[in-house]
Amino acid sequence: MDFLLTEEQKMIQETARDFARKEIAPTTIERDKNAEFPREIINKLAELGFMGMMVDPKYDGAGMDTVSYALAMMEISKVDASVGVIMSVNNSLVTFGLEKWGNEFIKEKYLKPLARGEKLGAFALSEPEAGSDATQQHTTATKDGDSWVLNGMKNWITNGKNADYYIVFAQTDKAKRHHGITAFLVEKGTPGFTQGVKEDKLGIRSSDTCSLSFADCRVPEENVIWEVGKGFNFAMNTLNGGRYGIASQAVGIAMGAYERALNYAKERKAFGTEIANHQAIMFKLADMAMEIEAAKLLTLQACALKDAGKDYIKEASMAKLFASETAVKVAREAVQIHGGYGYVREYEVERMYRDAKITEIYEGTSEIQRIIIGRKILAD
Ligand code: COS
Repeated sequence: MDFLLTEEQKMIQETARDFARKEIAPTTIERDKNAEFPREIINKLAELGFMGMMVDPKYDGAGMDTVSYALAMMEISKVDASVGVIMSVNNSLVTFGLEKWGNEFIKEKYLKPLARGEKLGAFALSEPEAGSDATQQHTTATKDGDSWVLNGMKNWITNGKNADYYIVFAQTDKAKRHHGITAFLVEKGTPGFTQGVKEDKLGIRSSDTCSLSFADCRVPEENVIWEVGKGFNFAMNTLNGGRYGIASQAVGIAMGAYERALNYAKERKAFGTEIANHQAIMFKLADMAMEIEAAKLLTLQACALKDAGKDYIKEASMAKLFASETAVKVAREAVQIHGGYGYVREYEVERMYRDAKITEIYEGTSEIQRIIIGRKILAD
């Protein structure tokens, strides 16, 4: 794919690769073990402009294209998928949506510090009873004077503990189904807004995930994003962007697992030769390399379509679906190639296997991606 990249895109890819190797890799194993949030790393990513990569410089972003963002996400996630998801949420789910649909007040007050990476964002759509069927919001927002009063609960929120600004979805008119949902910008520290206990997760353990609760939490009218009743459309459009972000994260995980498996297979000997020379292993490596390339091409295609101002919904879903399933498969094969060594922390492929699984679940499960792709194909 390199032949399609511009000099600038290659430079961003190289910068991300160097940064991941020097600044992230040394602490990845320990942070995963201790479920420790990578605060210092996020601050350094902010200095590189990686927390608001695609935001226009007039809102303090780095003004890069989507292909560059995907390349950077792949390199970061190759070394640490937890850092990848924190970066992805701030870029794809928070700053992207605020720039496109936020009012000027929101852009000045919230988007700018988010794009500079001085503040961190979270996207609070899921609820205990509203995951894939996001229309079933139980959180309510009731108008009172010139503010809205939020009550309810959110679940599985990435950056939930460490974010400063939260995009929160609530039902403002139940009778209108999805047209009765509205998105609000809520600041941490707003009275009535509390964060739950951090989840103890299988993978991406260095990122934080928790529930949020709202009890008579008052949010000013100007913090309505887009407009009242547009929350579901906002969520759907934003998640399209999230999906090429997660696709990039998944490609990165697969790249990391493959590279380790390849190196190991070229060194480890069994039955008188390096195991890479046995067809059982060589064929696995061939499939892994091919599938990663296909996932990468699908992902960059979705990003290039977005950069060209074209429709990319189907392509983003295809990229997310294929890349996430590839990540799980490649990481599993990487563990298999490592044998017993693959099952212990030191060799890192076990973490990649654990980290890969969530990419098939969050920002739309594989089953949801198949619905989106299927509906698009039938409508065309
Ligand atoms: N992009 C833009 N708009 C979309 C869209 C997409 N991918 N999918 C649906 N919409 C819009 C439709 O155009 C429609 O808009 P209008 O009624 O204003 O014309 C509206 O959303 C409702 O569409 P639909 O009736 O198709 O919605 P459904 O309830 O059938 O749900 C799916 C559609 C399954 C695609 C949606 O619920 C979904 O994406 N669910 C997954 C949610 C998710 O990712 N959760 C994870 C939380 S974040 S970790």
